[in-house]
Amino acid sequence: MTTIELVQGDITRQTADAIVNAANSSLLGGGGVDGAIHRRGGPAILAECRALRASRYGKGLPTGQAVATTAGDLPARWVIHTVGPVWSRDEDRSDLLASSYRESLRAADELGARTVAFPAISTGIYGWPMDDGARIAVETVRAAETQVEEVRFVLFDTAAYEVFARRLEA
Ligand code: AR6
Repeated sequence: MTTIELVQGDITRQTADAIVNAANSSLLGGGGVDGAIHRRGGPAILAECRALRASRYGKGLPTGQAVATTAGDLPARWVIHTVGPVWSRDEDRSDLLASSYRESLRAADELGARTVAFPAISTGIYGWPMDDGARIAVETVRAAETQVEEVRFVLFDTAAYEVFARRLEA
């Protein structure tokens, strides 16, 4: 059984086996959580991301997939980078968002990570509505077959925390 916890705060401050990065397919950094993780985690993360681009992901990490690197100076062992979908009014991309959560947990299982902290993937720069993003996050983690013992959703502000709390109670 996986326990789900909610905390409000900055994911770069979380002590966990792995924290998940809402990255983009370049793996070379960006704004939001991605920017914060690279800033606080230091250059070792970017160095591994560059190596992954050169070896396995010449065309970039596809949307819905996940790959792990060191966590550098962060209080975690690994960063699992996943690329969530950009929200679209015209196309239902929910499966890709669910895939980001599922594939991140699969990467965590491969590493032997027991505690994993997630941000609300795609709900910032990628524009996904928070309520629907929270629904997909909670449903997907609840349904996942994983050895991860604790999933912690780390929500940046009170509003996001409350949306996740309502979804968790449902
Ligand atoms: N800790 C926890 N949550 C955070 C933090 C933080 N330090 N900073 C932001 N959030 P976003 P996306 C919340 O934009 O939507 C980047 O440029 C934020 O309030 O980080 O998946 C990448 O390189 C929001 O609820 O990720 C991609 O290009 C959630 O984290 C693109 O943004 C996700 O917001 C990915 O966009």
